[in-house]
Amino acid sequence: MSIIESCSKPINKDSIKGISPKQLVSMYEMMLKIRLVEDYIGRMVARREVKTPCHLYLGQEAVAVGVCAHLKKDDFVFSTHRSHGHYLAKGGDLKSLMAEIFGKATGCCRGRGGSMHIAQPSLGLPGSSAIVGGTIPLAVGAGLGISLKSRPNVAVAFFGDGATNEGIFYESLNFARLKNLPVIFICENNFYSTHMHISKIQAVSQLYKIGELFDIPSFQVNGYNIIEVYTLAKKTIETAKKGKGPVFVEAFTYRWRGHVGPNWDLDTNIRAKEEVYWWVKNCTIKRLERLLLGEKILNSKKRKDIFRKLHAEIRQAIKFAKESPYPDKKELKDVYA
Ligand SMILES: Cc1ncc(C[n+]2csc(CCOP(=O)(O)OP(=O)(O)O)c2C)c(N)n1
Ligand SMILES: [Mg+2]
Repeated sequence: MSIIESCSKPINKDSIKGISPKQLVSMYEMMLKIRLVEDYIGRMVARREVKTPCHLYLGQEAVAVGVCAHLKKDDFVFSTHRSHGHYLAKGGDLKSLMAEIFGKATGCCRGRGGSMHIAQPSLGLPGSSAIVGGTIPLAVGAGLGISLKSRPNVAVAFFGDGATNEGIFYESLNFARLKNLPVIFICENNFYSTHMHISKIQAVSQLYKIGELFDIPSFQVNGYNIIEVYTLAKKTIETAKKGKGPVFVEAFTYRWRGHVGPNWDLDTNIRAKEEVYWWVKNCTIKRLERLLLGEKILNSKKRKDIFRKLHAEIRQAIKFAKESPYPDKKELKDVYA
């Protein structure tokens, strides 16, 4: 069975052996948090309350959560234009994220970054960038720093399938291997780069093979199955921390909404309705939820409590963001007209 076909099957209950119930519920909760946050943001974009372009992470939650579950505060994460999920999974504060999205002074970048440049260095999130592939070399630089200081950390670069068409991606793989740096390259293959299917722009259909060309241990993983992501990430992060060099992971996933904004892109010729429905029907969070309910790790009361808590937390964060001030005009000193 291919990785894609397996996305329509229940998660194998044997695969959670060795993962504590607390960890499983915590990952479920974080995936749900990202899902709900993105849903709220999408609705605020549609109502034009939020003006910054938002590239929603809906559908891709398992990748950020499964990887970041193993990271410590002083491990680094570098993200892209689609960064909300990475930020939250790395432990980012929801109020600061929401305020940033509203362009407020209380945002994690003091209102200067907006949705596409989410950063919080104190949390090990030095930067995100809308320049496709732009943060991959930054992660390699962070890996070099870790290596020179002999610190027990890793740098993770999250990037999309589209970024594998950038020259800097190849330079980064080469340098990371050459210097044996603790860098985890996580390519989130959601099959689309803006409005193009990967088959129209990428000569290599199995992206992990690019990592192999650089003699980097490279894997494909079902990014729509949190347990598989979590299990592989554990192994790769441990390997990198032992000084064994970089690792490349191609995680198959699917973005539910269009490239930017809350639309589903069903009124265009970009992708078939049936395709989108298939991924939504086989929802990555629902499949985990079914497993946790079936194994009695979660029950319907606890599930309801989690939903209630998350909705309250998100509404508070939105209120905080709306009531926060815009940056002072003096802050405009680095902005040129
Ligand atoms: C260097 C560069 N080229 C082109 C763009 C325009 N652009 C923005 S996002 C994007 C597609 C990115 O696709 P992918 O890397 O697969 O990420 P996804 O949006 O699927 O998460 C492109 C081409 C850009 N921002 N930067
Ligand atoms: Mg993509």
